[in-house]
Formats: sequence, C-alpha cells, structure tokens
Amino acid sequence: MTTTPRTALTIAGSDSGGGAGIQADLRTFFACGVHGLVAVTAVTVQNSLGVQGFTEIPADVVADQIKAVAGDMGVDAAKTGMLATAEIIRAVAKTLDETGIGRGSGVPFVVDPVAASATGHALLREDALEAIRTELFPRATLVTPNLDEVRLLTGVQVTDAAGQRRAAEALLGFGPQWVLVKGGHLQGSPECTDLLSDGSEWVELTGPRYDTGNTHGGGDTMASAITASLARGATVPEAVAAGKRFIERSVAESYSLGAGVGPVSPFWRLAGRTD
Ligand code: PXL
Repeated sequence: MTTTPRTALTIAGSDSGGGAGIQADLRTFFACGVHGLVAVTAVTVQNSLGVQGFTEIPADVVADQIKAVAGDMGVDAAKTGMLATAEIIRAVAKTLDETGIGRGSGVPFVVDPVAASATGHALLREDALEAIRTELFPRATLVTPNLDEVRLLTGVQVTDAAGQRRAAEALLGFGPQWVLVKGGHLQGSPECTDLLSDGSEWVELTGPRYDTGNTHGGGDTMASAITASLARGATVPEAVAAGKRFIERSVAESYSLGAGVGPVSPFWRLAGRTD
C-alpha cells in the first residue's frame, strides 16, 4: 500500500522553456513531495532570450480546470502565477469561492502577482493589475511580490528596509492575510532579506545573495515551495522559512541553458542524484 500525497494546485501559464510558470511549479511540487494539479491560464512562446508572445486560455476553461480537480481529487493548497487578463482573474476568484479555496476556507491560497518575466517581458494585460488587487488579494492567505511587482501594485519604490516595511503595510491594505515583500531585487546588498508580516507579526528572513544571471523561474519556485509546505500543514511563517531555504539552494544550483537567462533548479532535492 502506498500513501496518497497531499495536493497543490497551480493556476498559471506554461513556459515553453521549462524553467518558469507551470513547469517550475510542477517540478517544485514534485521535489517537495506533493502531487501537482494544474489550471493553465496562458501558453507563452519563449526561450532563455525572452518571451516572444502568449495566448490566453478562455476564462471558462480556466475555471473548469479548477472545478474538475477540486471536486474530484481535492486541493490542500493553491497558488496563482501568470494570470494574463482581468477576465481570467475574475473567473479564478469566483471559482475559488465556489470550490472553497482561499483565506478563511481552510485551504491556503498563495498569490504570486506575476507581472513580467526575468527578461522584462509583460505577462499581464493592462487592466489585470487592478483585478489582482481587488479580486485576489482579499482572498489570499499570502501574497509574494518582488520589488518590481510592489512598485506596480502600490506605487512604493523600495530602496531600503524602511521602504520594504511601508510597502508591506500598503499591500496589507488590499486585504491579504500575510504579505512577503521579497528583497532579492534590492541592489547593493551582499544578502537578500525578505519581510513577512500579517500586520502584527514582523519577520525578517535573511539569506545569502548568489551571483548568478540564471534566475529564471525564481519567484515561481519560491511560491511553489511555500505552497507545498502549506499543503503539508505548515503555518505561514514555517512555510515561508522552508520556501526561503528551498529557493536559496535552487538559485545556488541554477544552471545555464540557452544563450540567455537560465533557470533556477530544484534538482538538488532529488534523492539518489548521481552528480
Ligand atoms: O517567472 C515568472 C513567470 C511566470 N509564468 C510564466 C513565465 C514567467 C517568466 O518568464 O513565463 C509562464
């Protein structure tokens, strides 16, 4: 007899390069011992040099994917990545309510507010940012923006620890239970400090900064590792600490692939590796 693993649902876009998006989420879920479920929102055409374009999936098909797996297999935690359009975001929010996923439901929900690729290409249509703020943030157990996304969502340009705290307060104003303001994009620091808060508890998580250009899929991998821990019953602070350790190792072991930005790698977690 084998034991059925916990399940984690990713609602996100496909990366033909295999290092970010749904592909990053699934390899992270696998490495963290949870069964990955998928609702595809968009198909991107891209490689290490950048995103050539994307096509979104019809919003009702995104909703139906969520309903199909939630109703039959059950979802222990969920996350969003690239959502592409306001229409998809509204359909996701409605479906989360119908399937009992999100803040207050007992099924944790992580919003990684993906706006652009590591190569700087937009992954959201214009009107979608407002929908992320109003439709998804109030339903989120945790939101995990990087500093570019913080600027787009709040207008706060973070340059130091005080700015990181102001940004966290502004983001909490949109209604998520917890915010994680990631400091990876803060230039000039030998360390990388992320700030986690629910408005009363404030936790600074500091780790090494690795000098690598291969950061493709970094945000997705961290949010997925956090979601996997939540699916396995961790508290938010425990899951974020585990996610931070996971992404540090995955950045340390990132690799070159193609002529541009290579992917971070969760391969270090695999048992029995032979290298
Ligand atoms: O890393 C952000 C991201 C999320 N989702 C998809 C992506 C990317 C970055 O390229 O392609 C589909």
